[in-house]
Amino acid sequence: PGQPGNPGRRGFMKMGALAGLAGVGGTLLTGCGRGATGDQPVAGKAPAAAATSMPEGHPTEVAPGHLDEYYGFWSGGQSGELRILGLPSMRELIRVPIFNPSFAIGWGITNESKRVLGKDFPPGGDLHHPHMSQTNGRYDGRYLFVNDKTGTRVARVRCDVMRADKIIDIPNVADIHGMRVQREPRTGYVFANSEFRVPSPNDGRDLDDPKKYQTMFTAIDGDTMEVSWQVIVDGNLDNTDCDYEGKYVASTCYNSEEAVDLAGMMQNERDWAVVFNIKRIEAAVKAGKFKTIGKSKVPVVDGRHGSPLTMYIPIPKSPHGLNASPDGKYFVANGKLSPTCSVVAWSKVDDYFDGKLKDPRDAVIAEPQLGLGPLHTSFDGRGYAYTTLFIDSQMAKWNIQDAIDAYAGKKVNYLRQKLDVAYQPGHCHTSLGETRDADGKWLVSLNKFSKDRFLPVGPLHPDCDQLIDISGDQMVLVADTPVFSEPHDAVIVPRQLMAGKIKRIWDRKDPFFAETVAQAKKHGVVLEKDSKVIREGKKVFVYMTSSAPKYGLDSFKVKKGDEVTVVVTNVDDIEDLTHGFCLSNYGINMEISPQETSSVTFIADKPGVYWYYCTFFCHALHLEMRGRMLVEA
Ligand code: CUK
Ligand code: CUA
Repeated sequence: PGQPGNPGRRGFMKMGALAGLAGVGGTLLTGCGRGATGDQPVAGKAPAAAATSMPEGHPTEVAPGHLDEYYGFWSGGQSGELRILGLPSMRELIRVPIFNPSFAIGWGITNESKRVLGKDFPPGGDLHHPHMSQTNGRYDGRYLFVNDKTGTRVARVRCDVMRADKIIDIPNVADIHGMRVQREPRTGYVFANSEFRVPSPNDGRDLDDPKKYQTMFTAIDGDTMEVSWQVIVDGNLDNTDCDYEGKYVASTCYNSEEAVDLAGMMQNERDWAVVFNIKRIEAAVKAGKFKTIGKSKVPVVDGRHGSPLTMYIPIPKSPHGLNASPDGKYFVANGKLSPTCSVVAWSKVDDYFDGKLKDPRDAVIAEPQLGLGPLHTSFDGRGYAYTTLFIDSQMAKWNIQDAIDAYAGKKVNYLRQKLDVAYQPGHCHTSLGETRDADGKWLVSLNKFSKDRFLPVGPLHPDCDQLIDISGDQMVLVADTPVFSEPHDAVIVPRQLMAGKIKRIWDRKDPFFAETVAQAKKHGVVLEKDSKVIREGKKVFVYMTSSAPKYGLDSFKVKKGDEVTVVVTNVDDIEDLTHGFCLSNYGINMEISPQETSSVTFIADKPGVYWYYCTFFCHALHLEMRGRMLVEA
């Protein structure tokens, strides 16, 4: 097979990326110590970039009818959704709308989804980081938590039905970006960074006074989905991750300058990672050492420089990703505009808070030079780290202990391999790599550009997610997958871990539609068998069952201007036998899966005959599964 990524093409990509960056600030690349045509920037002799591709007969193909070994839970970026993939096939299994409306299933249309989304939900969201709840540093299959950068929201997804059940607004801040879950003893807290600095409260004051802008770190109770506390910080907050002991959580800051323009944000040679001392923050809140802002009741503590609650560790330069190693010993802050990653020992963080470490910078125990544009790092549980190099379009594999030894002055080469990826990778993620169970099997590189990897489809290109086998000594690229805009992060979970946890039909007692069931009960309606119309003044409630290939009502009549609530209960209990309820020319569609109840409320503002019909092909007589809404003028 033709070798992907010929040197000419790759060179062009790199030059393009560098030129783009150089155009925005002359100081940008000074920390990198080399230009666009430079050689490996590491000490010692680095292995040449190897564009290793799939050898014949590699066991990554999942034959028809066979199941994948892993679930991949994928960020949908500005599509606002969560996606579920199967690995290693990289097949997309389903999409879970969260911050985005979805006509396909009625998300944002049904009353049940609106109860989760809130009344005035925005038209979409920007979902970057999906992370599964953990217990003792291991995935527990209860929830997935996701952020919405544009809407300053965090959502929780129930893993049993793969539906969001809570979406909350984070007060006092703007733009939730980095988001992770507490590992120990369990989740517990969901930690959220707000990236952009704004006045607080942001009510029109201090518009022209950026020095008065601020941002905060937020801890959410993952069980109640209420905000537990917030910490005011210096600078901004990019990505975050926590330890394996439940003591600390850390965030990168790329704008220590607190600037509001691009050139201003790149002045400092070093920004920092800020570590939050969870126990001390909890104690401060308990002791009443907090304030509240505006209408919010959330306790806000001060964690700016000099606070006993935080530790600011200088990191070069505009660091981005922050990733804790599964051995529980370190976290890695990725340099972005510096060719380095900084390895910080949690034990040194202990020392700092115990007053035994004077200079926070001494918590850095390694700073390997990896290449241009390190953004994110993941781990295989065997002592190796894998770092994406955005500008170089490569994945760097390096040995953590060797990097620590090199930093201490030993002559060792910590770099093991560089693999070309296509192109411009952001996140990478290893199977189980953010848990104690890191299994060292798979690595995905979530690339921002696909360029020429796929058939042209117009000016907007798909992104390119690549699957890499890391089970051997060398990384081997095994699959390219086009993906719609735009995955940032993903987590990879073995299917055994989810076995028995995912429902195949709904439980009639499910809380997702419990409010609708209660409403029916008030009307004396038994959803599982009754089909009837109940009028209360100008409010009309239309209850019907659905059972292939028939709705419980062939027609119902309302008056123009009535507020109509249609409640459909799918009484089929055969797996996969989903019905839809689509009301023509009223912009309504909803999914009703086996044993589910779905409802929708609308104003019948147009007189006439409007057919409702089933949208999920359920039966040979699926086309006949329909009825009429008759609206009297
Ligand atoms: S971020 Cu997109 S590549 Cu929003 Cu996790 Cu780093
Ligand atoms: Cu019911 Cu198609």
